[in-house]
Amino acid sequence: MSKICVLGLGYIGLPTASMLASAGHEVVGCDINAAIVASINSGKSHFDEPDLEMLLAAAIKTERLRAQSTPSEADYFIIAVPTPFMDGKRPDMQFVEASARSIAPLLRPGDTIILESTSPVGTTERIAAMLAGARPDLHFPRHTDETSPPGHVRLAHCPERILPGNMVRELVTNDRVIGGMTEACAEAAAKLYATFVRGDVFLTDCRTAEFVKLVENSYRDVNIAFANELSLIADRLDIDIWHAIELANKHPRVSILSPGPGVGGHCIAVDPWFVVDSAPDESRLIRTAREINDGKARYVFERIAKSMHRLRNPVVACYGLTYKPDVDDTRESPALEIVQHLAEKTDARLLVCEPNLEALPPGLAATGRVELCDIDAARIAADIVVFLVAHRQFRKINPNQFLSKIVIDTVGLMHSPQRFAAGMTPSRPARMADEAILKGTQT
Ligand code: SAJ
Repeated sequence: MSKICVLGLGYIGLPTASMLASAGHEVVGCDINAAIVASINSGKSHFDEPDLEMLLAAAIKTERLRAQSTPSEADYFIIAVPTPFMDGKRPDMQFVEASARSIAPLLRPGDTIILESTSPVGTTERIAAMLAGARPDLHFPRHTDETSPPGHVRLAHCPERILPGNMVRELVTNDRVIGGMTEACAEAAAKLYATFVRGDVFLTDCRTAEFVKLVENSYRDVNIAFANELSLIADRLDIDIWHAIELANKHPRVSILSPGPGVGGHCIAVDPWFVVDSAPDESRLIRTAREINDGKARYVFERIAKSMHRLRNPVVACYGLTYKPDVDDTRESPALEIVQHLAEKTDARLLVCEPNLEALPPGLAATGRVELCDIDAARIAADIVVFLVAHRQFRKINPNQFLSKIVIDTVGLMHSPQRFAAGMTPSRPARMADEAILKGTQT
């Protein structure tokens, strides 16, 4: 069992620190936010995530995890701080750099530093060079090194891959990619992950691991952009996009994702820009996908604004504010952006139904224009109903209750396949005959 210092107790650092503590390690978690440190030391998470509260409470109770505002000496340092982008969509590495600076005085020969934060290609090497400058008394790996002799500090990138809403399970079950500055660096990091990961662990170099993480999120962004572009085309051609995608996905090699009001969250809406920034001329598809997904919220806003023209004193009910279903996170949320625009640019009375939030996000509350209400109150008062997030509470809604409303459904909640497919499904005997042909059993 090792002594571990986790820097950053946010969406990735906190589940990781709690999981490491539950695997028996002695873990110190650091965060610059004093309120977060206090909340964690009392066993309470500062965000909602299934099973995290239980894992954290156990880690605090057994005293295997404690939070503090500065780092301490450890065998392993895990950097899990945010990497947002600045104006001009350039990566903002200030938190990663500050974390590296904060651990420099604490490093001892043979320690291992693991960068989990999603980072542009070359970041792990830059941290190694920075630390080598700060601690000339220690040996750090260089990208030309074949190996790291015992006593050298080890550096690796092990990008996080967990899905908000399913983080605790995915921490254990997901495969991991570990990129070392040298093979010995990757192996040192892998030894730690082997204590709680049940998926496979693949070793590579740090540049490849950095790239792989960015590729994963860009892949998803490009595929969502395809679905969003289809939704715009279908609107123009007056076709039900949900029905069209459902039918296209019956092809054995087609699997189109779902359109929505845009792409939110702190990962997929951000990380592809790191690729564009490092290879602008070559990243044409990735850039276009980002632009399509970013443009979708504006398109939805304009559709709502247009539908108001016919009404006097319209009442608009918006269902959902978070960046995706069944989470309480509103970062980069397209739903929030749309409602914020409605509050700032229209005179409509605005009602918002968001079962995952107890209060409006501060920026929206500051407009003084939005009332938080429950599902039925919003429906009864509304002329225009806008579905922005497919929360589980909304998935139970009966579409017939909205027949007298103008409905703008960005997430397919009102789509009912039976209505469209009635009479189209092959009868049971016909299906059985098809299956028999496939199996070669028909005479
Ligand atoms: N979305 C759609 N249509 C879809 C799927 C998603 O519009 O068919 C939207 C969601 O509503 C949301 C956004 O995309 O606004 C992103 O949601 P998500 O569930 O696809 O992903 P995140 O951002 O919650 O988490 C992603 C994951 N990455 C991949 O699936 C490749 C997760 O595994 C990463 O760990 C995480 O980013 C991260 O931290 O990088």
